[in-house]
Amino acid sequence: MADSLRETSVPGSERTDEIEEFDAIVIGSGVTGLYSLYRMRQLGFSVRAFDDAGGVGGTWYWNRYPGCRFDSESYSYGYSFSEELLQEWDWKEHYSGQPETERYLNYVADKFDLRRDIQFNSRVMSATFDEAESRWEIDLEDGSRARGQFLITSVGSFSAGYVPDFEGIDSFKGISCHTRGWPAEGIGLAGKRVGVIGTGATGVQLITEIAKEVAHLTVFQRTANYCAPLRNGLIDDETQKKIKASYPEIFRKCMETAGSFMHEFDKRSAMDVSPEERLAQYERLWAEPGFKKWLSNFHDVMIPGEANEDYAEFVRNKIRERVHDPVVAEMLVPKDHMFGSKRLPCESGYYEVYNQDNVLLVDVREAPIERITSKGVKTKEAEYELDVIIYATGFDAITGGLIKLNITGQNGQKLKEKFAAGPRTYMGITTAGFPNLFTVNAASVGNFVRAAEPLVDWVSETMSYLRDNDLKRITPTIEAEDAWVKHVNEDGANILRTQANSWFVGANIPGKARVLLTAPDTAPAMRAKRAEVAANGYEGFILE
Ligand code: NA7
Repeated sequence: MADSLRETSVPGSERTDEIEEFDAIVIGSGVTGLYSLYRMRQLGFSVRAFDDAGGVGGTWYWNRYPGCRFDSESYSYGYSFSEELLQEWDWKEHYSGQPETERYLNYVADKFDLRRDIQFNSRVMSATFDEAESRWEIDLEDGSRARGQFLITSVGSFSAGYVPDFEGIDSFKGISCHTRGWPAEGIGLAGKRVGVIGTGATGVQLITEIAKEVAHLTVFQRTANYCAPLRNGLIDDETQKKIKASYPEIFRKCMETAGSFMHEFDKRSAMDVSPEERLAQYERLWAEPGFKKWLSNFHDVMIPGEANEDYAEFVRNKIRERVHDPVVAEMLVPKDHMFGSKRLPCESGYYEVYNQDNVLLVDVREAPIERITSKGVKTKEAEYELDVIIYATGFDAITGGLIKLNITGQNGQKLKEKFAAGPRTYMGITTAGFPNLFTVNAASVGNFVRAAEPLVDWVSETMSYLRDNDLKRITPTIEAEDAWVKHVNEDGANILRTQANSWFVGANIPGKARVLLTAPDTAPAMRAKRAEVAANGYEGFILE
């Protein structure tokens, strides 16, 4: 198999005796890792971040595939902690592309001199809790080690790429690549016969972009998605000034909404207004950019039921309008899951791609992929000859990146085993038997930066509390954890995100337990819960 498809797992070759000591070890230097460094350093902790990447950015470092971009507004995604940064940085587009976002995160790293505390090209092979010393020890691929009182896993939600275990995958003679492993120098696709497997948020962005240059494109689709127009645009000078003047308002709005996006639901029910008024609102929002189409819509559009199905049919008809061949159009119309039960991709000309003569849509639900051959992809019905195969097949989301760290807690307990039937946490962020471990990557929901800042603030303040009170460690009680897991399962059962087979519930990974991987709560509810826990002397935790 090509190296880009599966990551090697080479155990530390030479162990050295020198161990560097820190207050906190941060794994990852993406959005959350960078802020963790900044905040913890500000509070006087010695901290070092380790990243297997060659630079900062996390998700925005690895996902260099053509078309990769935000679908939340750029200015709602930036850090809010520095007014100077907010005023200095000019977002070029309303929905920033990967190169600009990576540039932004590099700018932040430089401005706050964060690089001196980041060790790049350093993959963490394992992390083990030393009970006697009450410290975490990490082993790096090069054999070196480091120790810290606190371990913060800011490895992101999508750091473990997933490639299905197709038979014959190594036999393909052309180029193959998972979207997360896209080489920085790019892949020359012009004039090539390219196959893309997967039509999630990544596939939709990628397909739209590469259809402009490839000789022939074959898209292997298992599930049609509801996608909506992004309507991106450049930010002109006038708008730039307005944005910079309204950051407090933008962030205030974000902090009030369920997913920390800057759009508020219409409090009315779709079913309480006349069909004409309902349609007028659908149409008005459809013409607007970004997530407004559902997050500013009638609130019950995002709740399983009649309004949800009504809007789903509106979106299906929008798809039908754009695709010339009615047979292809029906293949692209989702009929097997509710609107919003899977992550909704935003697109910029995706459906029109299927009107091109050189694009073929293959339904691999009807005729599944049987194997990868030396020449291309063989389904139950035909073999498709290709020069390049792109796996836009997603991620072992939320827990995958965490499990890969080989974390061992008290009494030799492995996190991998503990999480075998789904994550067992207290508030998504801590887990019993793993003192001072903060799984920040598993606790973020919605707009990542907006969620990450308050989350990291809480962790940092908790660390300060321990330091100020001469305490060594914090661990949730089994009872608090059990109650949290029960809450996630029971309250999660009724929300849209658990109604389809997607990464939200781990259903995209064969053999992974099907449970909601994040909290079912809104972002304000999560912040309130954490604040209440802290105010009550860290209720649900054992402090030692
Ligand atoms: P997703 O949303 O998990 O999409 C993965 C796609 O790959 C999806 O269309 C899958 O079809 C398809 N897939 C996965 N395995 C197979 C096999 N064996 N055969 C055919 N097709 C397959 O990942 P993305 O990278 O698009 O997005 C992840 C998140 O990143 C996204 O939500 C954003 O928040 C950022 P399926 O739908 O399972 O039938």
